[in-house]
Amino acid sequence: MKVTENKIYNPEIECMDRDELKALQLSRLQETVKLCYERVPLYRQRMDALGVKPEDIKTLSDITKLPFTNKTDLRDEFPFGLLAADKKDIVRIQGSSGTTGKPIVSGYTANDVEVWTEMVARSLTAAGGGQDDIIQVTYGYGLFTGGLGAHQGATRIGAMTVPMSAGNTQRQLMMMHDLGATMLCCTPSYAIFLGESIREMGYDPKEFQLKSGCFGAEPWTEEMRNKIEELFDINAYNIYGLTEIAGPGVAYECPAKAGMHINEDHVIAEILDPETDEPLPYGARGELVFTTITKTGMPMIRYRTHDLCTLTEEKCSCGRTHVRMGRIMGRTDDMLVIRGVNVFPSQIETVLLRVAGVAPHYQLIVDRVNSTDTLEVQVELTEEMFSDTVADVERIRDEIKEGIKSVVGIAASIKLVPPKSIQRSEGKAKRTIDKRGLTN
Ligand code: DLL
Repeated sequence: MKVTENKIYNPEIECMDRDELKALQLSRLQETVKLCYERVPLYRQRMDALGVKPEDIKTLSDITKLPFTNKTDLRDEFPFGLLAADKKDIVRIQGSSGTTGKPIVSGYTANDVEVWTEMVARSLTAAGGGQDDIIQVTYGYGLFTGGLGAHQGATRIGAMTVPMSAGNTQRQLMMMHDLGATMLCCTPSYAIFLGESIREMGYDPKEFQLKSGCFGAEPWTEEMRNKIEELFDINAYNIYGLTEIAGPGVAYECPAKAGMHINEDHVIAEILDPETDEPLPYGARGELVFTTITKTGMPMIRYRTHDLCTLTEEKCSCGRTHVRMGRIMGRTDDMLVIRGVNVFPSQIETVLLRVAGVAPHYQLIVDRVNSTDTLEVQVELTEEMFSDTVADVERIRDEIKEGIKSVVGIAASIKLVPPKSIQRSEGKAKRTIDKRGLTN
């Protein structure tokens, strides 16, 4: 595997003295809070309720005086209620799936697209990217931020950008091979699938030019990194982001592969105890909370990501000074990320409960088989249906499968089980069994 050269896209910012960086963060935070207070009714109401005024933000630690923002706020204010800019100044909408099937959307001004592009440019450069590269973008293009986000960053660094979007393994490999792609951007699980398909599709791995890749959008482990690096003989880098903040590039790995540098000139990261909402020190595992400090379209104040990780301020060998976040260890809510798609148990429940003949008792079994996420939906048949014909049972299975495919967008295997066979709970029902063991 080739060693990645330690290239830095914006050394002035990425290697900034931490005191200077903090001063920059404070002035940007103050501007953002003022903007939100003046332009977004929800922020003003919440700040008024807490008795906080923009002038009260005098130091960075005053951020804890500010109210939190949650995914439910984006749903309640859907689509434009949280805009701080005039609608005419929004140049892009991106989104991700939500519980009701309605996406959560975020509006970006030209400034926000620029900020995001710079963040991805930094990420790709950190992974060794530059003008001489051919970058295959295999994240989905559309409302999902992966495709367009990686595309913008790849174009910005002057690479030859190949907008493949997701899927069609054969074509992905053909293009990768024929164009001589040097970098790949996709979900880690799809990277493994692609890697495993190289030989199956009759290619010789030595004929590929790939040297590195930026993988993210779903949780993955060091074991998966090793597997991807082995399959392609490349360096595999982690990249993190979320639609509400900016899409991919909010944080990215450098050649040290020791956590992801958070673009702290654009966001302030906090780690909180998800139970008490109290700030935790660096090194402690907690919920990641972001405040954007340069966004003008839909700025986010203390946005609860529900992602669990640690932060470190320790010096990194690459020379960058920005705080690093560790791998995402899990989420505080019930959202599952299956093959890069956000899946809420409630979406599946909606499908199940529309089908006659099934009881409202189900369980989702998520696993990782041959490095690909699988979802099995176990659902009980009603007593009547249980004694019915095989044809009827088959019909139910198909109906559920199709329903999940259309509402959630992923294929699931359906296991119809006898009445009363799924364990009942006296408290909260345990709907999900995640066997992927993403703990490191
Ligand atoms: O997944 C943005 C993205 C695209 C990141 C491509 C990286 C690469 P959303 O669809 O809004 O945005 O989903 C955001 O995905 O809160 C995490 O739970 C999860 N996630 C994203 N990146 C990582 C990662 C994009 N590197 C949600 N590791 C986040 C673990 C990740 N989880």
